Amino acid sequence: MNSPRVPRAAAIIAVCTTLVVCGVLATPALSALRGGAPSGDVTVLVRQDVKDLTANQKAAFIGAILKAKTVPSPWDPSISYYDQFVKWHRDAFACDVGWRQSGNWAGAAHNSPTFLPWHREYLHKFDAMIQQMSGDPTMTVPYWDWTNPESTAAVFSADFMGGNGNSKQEWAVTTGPFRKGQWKITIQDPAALSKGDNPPKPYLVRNFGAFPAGAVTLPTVADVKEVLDGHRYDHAPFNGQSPLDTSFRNRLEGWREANAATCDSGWIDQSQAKGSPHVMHNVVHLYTGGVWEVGGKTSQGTMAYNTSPNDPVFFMHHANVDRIWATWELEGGNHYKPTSGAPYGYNSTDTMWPWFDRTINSWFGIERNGYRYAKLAVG
Ligand SMILES: [Cu+2]
Repeated sequence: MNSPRVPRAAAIIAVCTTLVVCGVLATPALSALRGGAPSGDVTVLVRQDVKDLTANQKAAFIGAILKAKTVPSPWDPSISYYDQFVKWHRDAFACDVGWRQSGNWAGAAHNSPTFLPWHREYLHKFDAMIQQMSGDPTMTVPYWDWTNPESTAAVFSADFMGGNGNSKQEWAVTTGPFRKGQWKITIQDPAALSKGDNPPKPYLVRNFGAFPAGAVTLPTVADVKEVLDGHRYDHAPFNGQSPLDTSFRNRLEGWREANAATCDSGWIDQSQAKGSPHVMHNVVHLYTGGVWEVGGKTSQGTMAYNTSPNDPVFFMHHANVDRIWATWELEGGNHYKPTSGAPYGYNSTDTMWPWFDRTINSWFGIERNGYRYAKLAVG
């Protein structure tokens, strides 16, 4: 965010500070990235690690988010611009925009090959929003490198996302700019109520690491390396059950021994076999929100619901997921599957729900989409 808007050639020179990065950029892979590339003058914004932001950059980013909560959405004036993102994310779990195969479901944005391009487009639209709110065309979402305790500490500091919830106040977040009383959650997750869980709260809730079967922990550098070792993008059946040795997407999304996803009261519900580990993208959601029991019923933190973007840390988490995908792309991994034969919205030349404005393959590669990461994920 707040990065200098530099021409592409200059950005490439600027990033050539290590042999590894220069080597990657020198390969033809970057210029040969496929799909309907946006043409013309590409300026490249730089997404930084939260730990490297200045106090001014942090304040400007928070200011943009708080403002987005007060102005109407350009798509639906009955909700705020910020809440539009929460609603898109929640509604992506609806069965009627999913893909059903032999009783198992892929969602429009999760348990699906679209998981990575959908969230890339989503973050791109989030960037457009914060740029508009701040009046700063160089602002872009920073990333939370959850493998690095320094980055985690910076994310959850009192001058940024605020910290863990307060155990004496049902794990409400009571520190930082999004604390209880300051940040109001209005778009809720009906799936939780249909399952008979405790109702979601109208404020941010975090219970770091809490999980009924034993605490969960953030992924490590070794976990990221293992994911980057996958050489194929995705594989049939293109959902939570895609085999891990042939689905980089599923390794990064984090399903392990997934059950067939079901459709309950109109919402896709995905679970894993009891006792299988929660990992990568999924475990970061669970770690941040937490899952625990109150009065014999399940309670969850904000990041564990389908409405997880209600916690602004969502966007920094997904910037890191996108960074891992970008690293994999630059290392020359094979591109998106399926290329054809799937229902509309899942093939590489289709557009995605709910925007239908750009093809999936136009999202391959980051620099041609106007941004890069200050540092790639460990490879
Ligand atoms: Cu998501």
